[in-house]
Amino acid sequence: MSEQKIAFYTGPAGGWGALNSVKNALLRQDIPLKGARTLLSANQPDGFDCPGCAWPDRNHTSTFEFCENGVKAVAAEATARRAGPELFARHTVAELLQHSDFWLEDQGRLTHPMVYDAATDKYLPIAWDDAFALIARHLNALPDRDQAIFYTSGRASNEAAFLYQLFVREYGTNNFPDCSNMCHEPSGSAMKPQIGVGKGTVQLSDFELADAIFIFGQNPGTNHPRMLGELRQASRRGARIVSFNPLRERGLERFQDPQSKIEMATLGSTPISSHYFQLQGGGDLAAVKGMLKRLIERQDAGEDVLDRAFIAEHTVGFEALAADVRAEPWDAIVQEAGLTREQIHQAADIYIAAGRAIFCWGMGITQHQHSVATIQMMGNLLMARGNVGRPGAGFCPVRGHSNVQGDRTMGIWEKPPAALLDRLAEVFGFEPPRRHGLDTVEAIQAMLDGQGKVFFALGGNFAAATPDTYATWRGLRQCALTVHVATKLNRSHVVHGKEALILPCLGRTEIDMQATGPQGVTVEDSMSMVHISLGINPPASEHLLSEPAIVARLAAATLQGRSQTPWLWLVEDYARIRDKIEAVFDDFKDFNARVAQPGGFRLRNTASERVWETPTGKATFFPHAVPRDTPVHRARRSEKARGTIVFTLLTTRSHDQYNTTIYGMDDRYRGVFGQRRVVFIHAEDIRALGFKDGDWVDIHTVWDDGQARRADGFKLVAYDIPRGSLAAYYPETNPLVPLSATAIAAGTPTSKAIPVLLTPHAPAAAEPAAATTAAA
Ligand SMILES: Nc1nc2c(c(=O)[nH]1)N[C@H]1C(S)=C(S)[C@@H](COP(=O)(O)OP(=O)(O)OC[C@H]3O[C@@H](n4cnc5c(=O)[nH]c(N)nc54)[C@H](O)[C@@H]3O)O[C@H]1N2
Ligand SMILES: Nc1nc2c(c(=O)[nH]1)N[C@H]1C(S)=C(S)[C@@H](COP(=O)(O)OP(=O)(O)OC[C@H]3O[C@@H](n4cnc5c(=O)[nH]c(N)nc54)[C@H](O)[C@@H]3O)O[C@H]1N2
Ligand SMILES: [Mo]
Repeated sequence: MSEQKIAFYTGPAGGWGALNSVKNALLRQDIPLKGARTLLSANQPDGFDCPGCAWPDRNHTSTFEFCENGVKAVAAEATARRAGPELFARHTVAELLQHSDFWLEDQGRLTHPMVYDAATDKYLPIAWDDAFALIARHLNALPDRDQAIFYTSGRASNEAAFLYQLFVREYGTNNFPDCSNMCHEPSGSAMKPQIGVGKGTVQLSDFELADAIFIFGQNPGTNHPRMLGELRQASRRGARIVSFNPLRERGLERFQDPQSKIEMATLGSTPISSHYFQLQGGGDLAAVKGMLKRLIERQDAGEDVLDRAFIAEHTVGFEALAADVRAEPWDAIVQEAGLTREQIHQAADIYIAAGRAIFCWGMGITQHQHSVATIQMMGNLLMARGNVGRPGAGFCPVRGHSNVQGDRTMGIWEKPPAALLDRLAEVFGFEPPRRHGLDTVEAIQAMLDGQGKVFFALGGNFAAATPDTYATWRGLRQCALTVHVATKLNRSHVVHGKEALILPCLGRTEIDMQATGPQGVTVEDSMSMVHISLGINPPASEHLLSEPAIVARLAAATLQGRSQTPWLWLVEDYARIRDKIEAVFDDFKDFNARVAQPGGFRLRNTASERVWETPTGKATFFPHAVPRDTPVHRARRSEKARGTIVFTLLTTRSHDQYNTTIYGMDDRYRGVFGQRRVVFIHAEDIRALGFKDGDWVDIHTVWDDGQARRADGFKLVAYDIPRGSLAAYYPETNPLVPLSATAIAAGTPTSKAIPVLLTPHAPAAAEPAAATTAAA
């Protein structure tokens, strides 16, 4: 564990620091040379898909692409440490609950199915069949199928996800909350009505052709390090790279490519962003609308800066949009964006000068109340110059979990399209439920209302990843049964229902042996490439089952006599599952043959062919007003009289974590070492509050439901961030995110825009241990 310090980082992202960090990651997980072999197999044609992120690989056949955070993700799974029955025998659940998230995961891989024993407050081993029987008993006892909730995290393979959605629908509900609800849900909600597909339209090859790449609310140096390789190439050939981010992120500024011998030897590096706009948190809709306003003003002044042919042939709604944009006053735009009019002009002029442009975005865009409108405004700007469905241009939502996009393709969706349900009925001979199910926030509410009674999670860490931590915990604890399929111990296993199970599964790096031999699974990356993933390591324990096997055996136990699906036969050979996937989804024609090709295949993306599957058959421009009445605006108005400063808090990832999995206590590129309870703030704001850099504060949410929400003990760190905005790490800050703070038309928690105030730190009375990160 490194010593606690704040030391501003001046080097490039990547480089020797990344290599050094990799060495430490392997040492920490007690991985010797075996680990090195594991790493070399990541993203290889005969290896496994990296569980790190959903960024695609260069045709999947290139030499090993170095990625520091990919290595950490693989090492975390390939760890030599074990969390076996002895660990659970040593600790009551009450004791485990006192440990930090870091400590829980650090115990290593789960080895046995475990059941909660209320008499001793301990988890005890249980036989697999008994575990399935227990779940089946609970599920079959529910008077209403919609009282069961089935969560999915985005690591599940296509095969696991397909069987899972089939089982749950045969059981009788569409209650499929998933991590996507907290992540890129608004991207799909925005793009589907706009261009007819809910997925990005670009491929990696487009990055070689783009004249400008705009990056909104994304931190690739930490979360998608392989993307820096594409950006570096683009930068070297002279493409403009324009970042919109309240924080100055090192990976968006300079990158030293560990694959470049010259850069490594000479300590050289490549600048990434040619322009960096440090807008105010939540200011993107205004900024992009401002760029559009500049575009229309230049057009109105007689220049020809629109793609009029594209607009005429392929779109509807342009005139209404243009009128709305002309009517939006610059004052409102400038104030809300937190950028000057000149800066917005400059950004627009770069965009106009570029022949082809790609817009990338991440959580800095999606986790806002107006995220759907913001993404559609980005779409408006792209379409105004025909930047979709041609080489070097298009929409690029950068997804998180390695198979989050594939899980949705497979039908993990609480709002399934009728066509999918019709097909399932036809292929599997049952009547699927038609009622829409619950998303993540609605599922928590249902548990709190006593309507959600059985909670089953295929991966993830629901208790830590979701908003309003203590409310979520109350909901989970009210459940009759909670079940977690997992690789590692986490918070969700110790915040459990009256009965509870932990079911340990194989990870993607491991050999998946079934009746007909070792099996591969398939995944879909952020650019709709589907390919196979083959584990190479022996399983962490002989008691592990694969996720498809867990789902199939649970389905067989629960649906006895009611299902025509040959559950156990399907998992003997995953090619059989893929045949069923093909039977349900036309896009998966010849699935087994096509996925056997090196690098796999790309799913059809109609928008990238300029075919628009929208109600009008055209791509659609959507006008949206600059937000004036968000919770942050309202809190600022209501607190003004009292003279309190209301900040907008954005919650984000450190360099040493994977969502709720904390690998270590450093955030190298932001200069934070040995600690996580920090809050980044402008130096002038520290002064205005009467504090000093390094002082300790408590953070309080300003919300209108009369409920106090606070997170205690954060150290102020003066940082290059606009006045009025704060940043702190997730999941520690999730107690501050109200359950009712969600995105319009997507339901995503608005984790990047929480109105908060700061008070001097006062040690709290008895406080529950939520997402504690003491290095215990
Ligand atoms: N190593 C590692 N890799 C990961 C993950 C991980 O935790 N660790 N998580 C995976 C997952 S599930 C996901 S979804 C992705 C997440 O990857 P990202 O989308 O990069 O997610 P974040 O780190 O939450 O925040 C992104 C950026 O948004 C900026 N931001 C915050 N608010 C605003 C705003 O209002 N406007 C703008 N323009 N910017 C803003 C923040 O400063 C930050 O730089 O990464 C995936 N990959
Ligand atoms: N405040 C705030 N909240 C956020 C976010 C934010 O930016 N701010 N980001 C949101 C986003 S983008 C996301 S995607 C969610 C993430 O939410 P989740 O996906 O629920 O969380 P993770 O932390 O990725 O899940 C980690 C756990 O997954 C399990 N696991 C790992 N690999 C496997 C596997 O192969 N199989 C199975 N069955 N289990 C496995 C391990 O036990 C590990 O503890 O969090 C969201 N919450
Ligand atoms: Mo995510």
